[in-house]
Amino acid sequence: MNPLLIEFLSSVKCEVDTRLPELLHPPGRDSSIDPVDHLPAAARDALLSPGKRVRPALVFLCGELFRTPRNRLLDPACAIEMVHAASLVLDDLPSMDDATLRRGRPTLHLVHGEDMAILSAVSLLTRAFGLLADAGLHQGRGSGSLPAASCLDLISRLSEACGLEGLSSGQALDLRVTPGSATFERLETVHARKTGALFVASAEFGAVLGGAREKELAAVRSYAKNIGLAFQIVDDLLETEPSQETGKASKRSPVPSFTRHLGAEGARLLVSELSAHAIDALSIFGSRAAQLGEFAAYLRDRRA
Ligand code: GRG
Repeated sequence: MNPLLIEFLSSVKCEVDTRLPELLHPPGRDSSIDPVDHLPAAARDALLSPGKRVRPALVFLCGELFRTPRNRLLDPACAIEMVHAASLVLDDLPSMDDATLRRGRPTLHLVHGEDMAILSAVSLLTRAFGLLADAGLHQGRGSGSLPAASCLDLISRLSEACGLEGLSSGQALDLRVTPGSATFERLETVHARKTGALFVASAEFGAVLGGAREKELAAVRSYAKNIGLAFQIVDDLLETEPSQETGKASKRSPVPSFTRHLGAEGARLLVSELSAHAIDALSIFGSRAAQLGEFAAYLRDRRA
């Protein structure tokens, strides 16, 4: 494993973990504790529990490709992580995956109740868009400020990633797909939306903030789509390995997945193919994209 990439990933995780609690409330707002209001504590737990921060890393890596100053990337990367945290809370609900364990801890609805879990997800999702808007409103003033036009661009892309052709759609299809209707194409659509869409938005964030041209954006999108799909398949593979400690547990009966559709060996082969396609998509950047290539290999080979 490339030590430079490991160092890079841990520095991004550290910056994001420090910034997230600062961004939970809009700037200048009093975050004093009201004992009757359980929502802030639930939202904090959802956002600050120990995730890998893979999507923020992708924002930073794509930003670096276009030499985007790091301080421009941090708040947009945190907005992506807020959407991801909201999606995990919703995914774990009894009406969805009915999960008991997430990130090695009891799921949010088990700790704070289903009502607070739903409201936490809504708050985090809303705050993600709010903080992007704030970055544009406060341009030139303090940390996290960005040109207003860039912020509108990010808001538009994030909204697309969340909506009727993004995460929400992927989850809806996943909940309804049956073993009989789980064709390869159907599974590809589910995972491209459920997982790939936020990877694509993360890569776009870094590239847009670095002033990427249309052809460069298309290359970065193709890279992200392929690693996103590969990431989801590795996730499924890890969950089916009995020896693997994933920190997750669900009561939902096994759902159609590439692992079930192709078998573990076939799924592993598909992961390798997707990672190779991802790396191919970077060829227009030459050696400048070496670290993104390493990242694709790192996600392909991950064991947790
Ligand atoms: C929030 C807009 C919005 C919609 C919600 C519930 C839902 C619609 C979507 C679920 C999407 C979902 C949970 C996809 C699975 C993606 C995945 C592989 C999650 C695990 O990601 P990691 O490994 O998790 O990065 P950590 O815990 O490290 O952050």
